[in-house]
Amino acid sequence: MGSQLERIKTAVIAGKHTEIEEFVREALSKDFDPNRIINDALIAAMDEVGRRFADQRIYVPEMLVSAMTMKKGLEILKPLLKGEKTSDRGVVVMATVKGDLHDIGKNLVCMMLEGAGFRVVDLGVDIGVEDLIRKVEEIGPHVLGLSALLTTTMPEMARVIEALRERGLRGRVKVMVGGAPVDLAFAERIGADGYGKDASEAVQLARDFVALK
Ligand code: B12
Repeated sequence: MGSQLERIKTAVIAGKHTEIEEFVREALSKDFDPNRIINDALIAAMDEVGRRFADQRIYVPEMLVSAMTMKKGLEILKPLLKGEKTSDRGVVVMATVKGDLHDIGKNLVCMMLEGAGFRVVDLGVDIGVEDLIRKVEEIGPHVLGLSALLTTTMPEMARVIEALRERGLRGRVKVMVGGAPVDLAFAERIGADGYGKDASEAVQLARDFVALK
């Protein structure tokens, strides 16, 4: 891996939020692809942060500073991910489910969807079933994307799908789910229409769903 990427990764792990912007800009000036910076440096860093947290080598405050550092890096890359700005491929409502405050992955999915020409309504984090149902009724999106990073909040996704069914809305919106602990088997079990392991798969799913309409 290029030393530029290694430097960005190390900065995120160490929570060097005052230096990250400079490092990312420098990598860009050396023609590193934004997607490579995201995948091989920023996301790779968060994976390592997760491992260190699991091993109790770091605690929540360090994890938070790393997250803040990653977000600063992403902000610089965001404008570069916007490709087909004028087209309107379809509408996607995105949210992190109730009880869950993790939003880095969701934000990345939103950015990539926007870059691919979708209109994204990002509801934020910790969004309960009732709020989601209300938004689906109000906006009538093609796709509802749900994110969960905690094993304890995954069942919330099933609750959302069940509530859509109860209100007669299930046939009107495709539901895609994602987040580190989520997998295809879980998605199928709860009756979601699709599972994406990363932001590119989320975009592919949304494209497929809109093409199906
Ligand atoms: C950063 C972080 C935090 C930050 C979050 C900051 C923020 N604004 O998001 C803070 C410090 C707040 C935090 C808090 C907590 N965290 Co935390 N956190 C992480 C960490 C290190 C990284 C997550 C991340 O941002 N990854 C990078 C992004 C880009 O990846 P991603 O989210 O997976 O998203 C990608 C894909 O999954 C997919 N995707 C995501 N969403 C969606 C949606 C759709 C529709 C699709 C298709 C795809 C998709 O695309 C994304 C882009 O590629 C993870 C470790 C890990 N490896 O996941 C732990 C982790 C998730 N946290 C964990 C824990 C335990 C907690 C706390 C309970 C700690 C505590 N004791 O307080 C709290 C819970 C707070 C809450 N109620 O939510 C555990 C969860 C364990 C479990 N079994 O559930 C983990 C796994 C760490 C660990 N190894 O133990 N955390």
